Amino acid sequence: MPERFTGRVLQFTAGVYRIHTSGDTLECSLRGAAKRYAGEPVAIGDLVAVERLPDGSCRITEVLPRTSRLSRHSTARRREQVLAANVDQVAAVFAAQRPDPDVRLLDRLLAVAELHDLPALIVINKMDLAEREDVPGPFAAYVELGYRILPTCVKTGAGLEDLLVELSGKITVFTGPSGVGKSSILNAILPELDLRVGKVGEKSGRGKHTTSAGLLIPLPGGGYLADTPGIQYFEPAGVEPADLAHAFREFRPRVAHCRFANCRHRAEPGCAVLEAVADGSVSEHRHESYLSLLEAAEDAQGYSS
Ligand SMILES: Nc1nc2c(ncn2[C@@H]2O[C@H](COP(=O)(O)OP(=O)(O)O)[C@@H](O)[C@H]2O)c(=O)[nH]1
Ligand SMILES: [Mg+2]
Ligand SMILES: [Zn+2]
Repeated sequence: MPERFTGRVLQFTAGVYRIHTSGDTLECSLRGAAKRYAGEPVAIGDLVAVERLPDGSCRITEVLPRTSRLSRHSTARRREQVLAANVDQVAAVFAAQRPDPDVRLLDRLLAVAELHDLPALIVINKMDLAEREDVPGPFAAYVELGYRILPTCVKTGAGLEDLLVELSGKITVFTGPSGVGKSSILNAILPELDLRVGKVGEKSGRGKHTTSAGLLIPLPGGGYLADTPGIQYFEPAGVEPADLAHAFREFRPRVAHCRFANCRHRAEPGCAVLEAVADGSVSEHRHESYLSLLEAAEDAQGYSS
């Protein structure tokens, strides 16, 4: 009888799957029948059943049911790509300064989280560079929207323990622009990891430790960080343009009051979202972020705008 157990898919390349199981990491092959889960290829974060054969080799026999998945539509490939399975939350990492917060990217990342029904955590690193001790200006609006904000500083260690608590026991997609200190945070909370800090060439997300297919990093207290470079290139292709307003949480209570049921909140008369922008209760900036994603979603559908 082969020995059977379950494990978590950390990474895979060329048919070899790295599986995490009770503190151990092993390499497995994949049995033909288990190559897909509900029509989708195996992804990092998948929980799998593994059997160890008498010769010591291991193979995945089954992909266990997923609780969630983070995916993106690729216009080029014209199909959905599962970036990670069983994701619990998205942590979007930015810096108080250097680089200045890219709020457009933040809005895109928050939209991805909302479209997947995942909670989002905004990490603001480099708090030593912040002018004051509280949440730096551009982020204050997100506190008002109800997003959780966690300030950190790798220089002083402030906030890192709180961050570990937030990450513990969960699968967190850990993302954000280059240079904000993601690798530094990981090195600080996982000293044995030794990621390269501040190296050029990381921009592509294809450094030594990050493959384009992504990677799951086990946390000491349980849980995983998912490094999925693909989320940076999220395109709303495949998102119904009419559904996009739901990705902007403050739009949701307003869309029901638009005059037209199919309102896209761009220039329509009687649009409740535009009225809210006009009276300042929805920020122009958020509306602009919405319009840029809307255009992309419409382009992907072949609308002319
Ligand atoms: N002042 C300051 N610099 C930091 C902090 N965290 C990281 N850095 C620096 O920011 C630069 C980019 O860090 P890195 O971890 O490579 O960023 P990544 O591209 O997001 O992985 C490096 O020079 C780090 O030393 C911090 O809390 N404060
Ligand atoms: Mg890095
Ligand atoms: Zn509207």
